Amino acid sequence: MFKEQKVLLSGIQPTGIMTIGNYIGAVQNWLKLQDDYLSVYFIADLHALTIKQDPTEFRQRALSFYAQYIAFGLDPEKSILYFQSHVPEHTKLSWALNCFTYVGEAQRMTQFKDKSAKHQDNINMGLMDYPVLMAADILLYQSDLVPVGIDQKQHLELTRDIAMRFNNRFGDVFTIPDGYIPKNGAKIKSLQNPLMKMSKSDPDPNATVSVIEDADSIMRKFKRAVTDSGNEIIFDENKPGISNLISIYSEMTGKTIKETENEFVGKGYGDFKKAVGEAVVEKLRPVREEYERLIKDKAYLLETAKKGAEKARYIASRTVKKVYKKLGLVEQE
Ligand code: ATP
Ligand code: LTN
Repeated sequence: MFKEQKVLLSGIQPTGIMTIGNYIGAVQNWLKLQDDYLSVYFIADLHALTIKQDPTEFRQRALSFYAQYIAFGLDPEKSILYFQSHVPEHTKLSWALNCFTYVGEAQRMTQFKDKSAKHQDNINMGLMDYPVLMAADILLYQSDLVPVGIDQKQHLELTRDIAMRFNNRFGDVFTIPDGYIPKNGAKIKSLQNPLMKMSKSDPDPNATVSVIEDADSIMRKFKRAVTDSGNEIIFDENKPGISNLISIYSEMTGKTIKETENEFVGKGYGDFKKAVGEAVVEKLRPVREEYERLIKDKAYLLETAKKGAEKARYIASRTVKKVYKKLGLVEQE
């Protein structure tokens, strides 16, 4: 499909609290790349429905995530920022793509298996269909690049497979997207169990740090972070606790792992934990301040989201129209 600019697209589900894992693994790259692409960022609220949500909390949280997007520095004038549920083309395309995805493929997805194990009382169809909706999100905008953390790699590969399958049958309908996965920060670990990824729905508040958390609480959590035996600030795969803290420090300060190790020669875990906490507080201070301002202005957020959805629909509807035509559905006058 003809495009004037390369397209970048990504989203985050409004579940739990947005963490420094999400920031380092995904958002930081969004900010780095936003000016070089036509950038599309959405709140994946339909995806979040695959887990049981309290409607009142869910609505507030989705709006709060939207304010956090803007507070990060995503610019609603330059980029397209919207709620997935405001653009019905996502579900329209997703239905068509369902008919090009095999049940076996969906069942093999690691996230589906993990989430099914975690929510055994609610293994719903949406949970299995999750990656197909994600494929629709991506393919709707003819996206070239999708910046995500490593846990989403398998979903991206499925997206590419579905797109190629469709293109093989109907010609060049979809752009085949590439992932953009950071090397260092692709998987920030829980502060309480450094063998597990930091997950925004972790029920243990000490395991995660929110991007809009107050300074005292951030410092407290880093002080309590689980580390390994020993006391040297050296990145070592066999010492996941200290290595995770080194990754966080390096991402927050822009220093390399080596520079970080050199800076803390002769210092112990206690000093280092304090330094990591301070680096996180400083880096996120402007985000928190901007967020506090934005969240009070609901009218602005809703108006901006409306404009975002209009821009998104303009592009998305062209893809759906083309796909439905290729499939042989009767055109609407
Ligand atoms: P949940 O706990 O609700 O499943 P999550 O923390 O895994 O949520 P997602 O909404 O699934 O967050 O992910 C949003 C983005 O952040 C994705 O690009 C994902 O790859 C990235 N991401 C999530 N957790 C981490 C992490 N610990 N380290 C690096 N990137 C992450
Ligand atoms: N599954 C993603 C969120 C997501 C997404 C997308 C990311 C939904 N649709 C499209 C990139 C592109 C996750 O991070 N859990």
